[in-house]
Amino acid sequence: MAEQLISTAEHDTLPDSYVRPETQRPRLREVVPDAEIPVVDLAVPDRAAVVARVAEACRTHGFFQVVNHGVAEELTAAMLAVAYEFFRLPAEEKAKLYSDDPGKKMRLSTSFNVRKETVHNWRDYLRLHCHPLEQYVPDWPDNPPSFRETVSAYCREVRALGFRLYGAISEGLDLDGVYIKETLGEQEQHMAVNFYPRCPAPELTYGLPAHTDPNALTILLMDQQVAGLQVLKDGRWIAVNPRPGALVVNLGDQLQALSNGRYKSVWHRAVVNSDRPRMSVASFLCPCNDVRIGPAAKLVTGDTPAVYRDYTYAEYYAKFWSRNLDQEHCLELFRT
Ligand SMILES: O=C(O)CCC(=O)C(=O)O
Repeated sequence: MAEQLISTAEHDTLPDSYVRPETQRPRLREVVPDAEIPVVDLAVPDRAAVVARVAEACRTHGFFQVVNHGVAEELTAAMLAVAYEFFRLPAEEKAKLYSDDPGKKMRLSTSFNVRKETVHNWRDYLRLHCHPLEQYVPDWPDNPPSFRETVSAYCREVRALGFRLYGAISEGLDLDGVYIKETLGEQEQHMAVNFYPRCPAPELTYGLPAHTDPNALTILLMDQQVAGLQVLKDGRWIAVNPRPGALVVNLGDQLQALSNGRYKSVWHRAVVNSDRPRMSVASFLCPCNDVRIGPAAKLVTGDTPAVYRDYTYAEYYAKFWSRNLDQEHCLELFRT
């Protein structure tokens, strides 16, 4: 029901349905506030150095930030601005777009999976399918008036960046540069425009609880003013603070499988705060539904046997959405 959207009103108290049990709370005081997240400068002319840096970040963090990534700063600023404008639309306008059906290719929704979860999350989100654009854009919101044009332009640029990163990630695994792109087939691209309103009790709830991403690669455009993303590293949550001009990249479960576990799809979460709302725009590159995924043959040896069985992405995705977000790593269910 559209009344469940939290971006339509100010909230003085946190409703009970958002309060996590004591043992599941974010314990914000224990978060490492200033850890180093690897930064990769894509403009460095030494290709081998870029590949090595990406490979190291994938091994050690599963997360990195890219700068000089080719997506124009005016475009990222316009994307965030139109996202804020969208969430400021009147409640009646937003209600028309509401759905809690995860199968829908365009929907405004809330929390994560309201049909299944027992505790809600302090997030509203607009979920869009983005490729091919000409197929999906006609169903996207047409208010704010610049929405379709700005978001389409951003999607195109981010897709190109994703494919560039696939090249470096493939080479870092000693695979042919086109391996990942070709293996994953004609890829879908989805977007989650995440809006986290000011929250009256950030210690008691999440914007998004700990999860790994079910897709192949995620490129995250973060609010430049407000932090909220945290990544699990060596058993501790570390904050990923906004860095001017950077996009945050993380590997999804499919690249963990394809790399035969060398690279990790790591746990991350979004926390909320009581001072300011926060926006993030996640772009997900997803394998073609019927493509078979499993460890790359070159990475399976006598010493490093296949860790995961082959499966189709459709099978994986259905499994992912049938569970709670913060259950065990979904890839564990696909071990050999
Ligand atoms: O808002 C964030 O920083 C994280 C978003 C995220 O993890 C997601 O959309 O899957």
